[in-house]
Amino acid sequence: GGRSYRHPVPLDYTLITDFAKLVVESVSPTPDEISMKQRTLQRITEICRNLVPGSRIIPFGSFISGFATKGADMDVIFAHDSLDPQPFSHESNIPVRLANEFLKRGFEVDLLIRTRVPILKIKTPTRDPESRPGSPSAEEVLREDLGEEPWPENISCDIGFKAHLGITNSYFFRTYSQCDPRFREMVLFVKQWSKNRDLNSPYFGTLSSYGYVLMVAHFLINVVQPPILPNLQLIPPEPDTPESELMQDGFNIWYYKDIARIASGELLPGGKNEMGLGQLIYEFFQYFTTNFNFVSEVVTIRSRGGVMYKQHKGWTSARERVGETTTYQDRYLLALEDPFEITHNVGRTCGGPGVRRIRGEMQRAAQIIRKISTPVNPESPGVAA
Ligand code: 3AT
Ligand code: MG
Repeated sequence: GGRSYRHPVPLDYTLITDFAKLVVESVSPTPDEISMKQRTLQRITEICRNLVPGSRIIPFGSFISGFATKGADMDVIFAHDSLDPQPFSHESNIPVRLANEFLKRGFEVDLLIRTRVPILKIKTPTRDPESRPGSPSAEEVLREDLGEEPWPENISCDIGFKAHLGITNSYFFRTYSQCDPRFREMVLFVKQWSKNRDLNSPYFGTLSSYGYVLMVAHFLINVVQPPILPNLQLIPPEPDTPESELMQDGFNIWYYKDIARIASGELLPGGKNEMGLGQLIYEFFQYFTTNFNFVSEVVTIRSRGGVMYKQHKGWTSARERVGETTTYQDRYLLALEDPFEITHNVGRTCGGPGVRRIRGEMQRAAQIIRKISTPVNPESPGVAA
């Protein structure tokens, strides 16, 4: 059965729904921003291709999943099938040469090389506010030499140099968000809430945006009744397709991708769920503060029911894992299993204080919604308080 939480008194969610829609609209990128980023991506691809013939730029992250907020960075992978066996070696150092290509166009450039695989962070040139009209800015002089059109300002892009499951999970959540618009709306609202309440800093003991995406997905697949999203990893493949296992990096990355059939609703036998955004947000916070057991349970959106026990996964005590360049602290205080890399706890960044603050803030959010959503009964004044 479901793990739905229902409030005993029917609440009126009009206010919170209206508020949430306003928040979602105000954080959503405009169509102009999206097409400008698309164009920027094309131009970055061209620069890479001119440097390394046959190379490609593969976008992933929120730009692909659809969970981007206004001004969000873009995440891409530089990929190439060149014969060069050591693309990052001293002689053919592609990241450094690429960094120089952007530097000479006036980009801000930061090349991180202490990471396992280099990461190149670039940001489009900023117009010089000091420059007087008529006199060309440094950026314009640079650009003139290259004969290129101006770049849109303030677009940041992280370029990675090794393909990974982040690409797969971005497309996976893009498919999910095409199933029902409420998924994206809830993600954007929860993401914004987590930023406002300072709960979105994986480097400082709380959860990444991706972690909140997993929580919202679990809620819409396994908790709310009838479910709003089917479990795309459990739908059997069509009879004429080869198999339900597709491996990448040793993990099964198969999931159902026929969006037309998913959107038709025929894969959700429970009927259509008509709940508004406000009620969903309230029940989301209620579920995670009163139903979900942070101590013993694991969110696992790939599995039937969506919950496993830490005991079963062996996710019990913290341990150190020695990586190639750093040691990771694997913690299981908040356990969110990655849908593909099932040995990876996306919540491992959360320490004890972080988990307590997230839960406390969820409680506070639910209380506020209850307060503004309780209908005032004129016949029994004071009851609502
Ligand atoms: P922003 O719009 O940048 O806040 P995002 O979804 O782009 O959100 P990131 O830039 O942090 O998130 O990460 C880029 C992608 O990498 C998103 C997701 O597909 C993948 N990813 C991020 N964190 C994890 C993680 N802990 N485990 C697995 N995949 C992850
Ligand atoms: Mg991103």
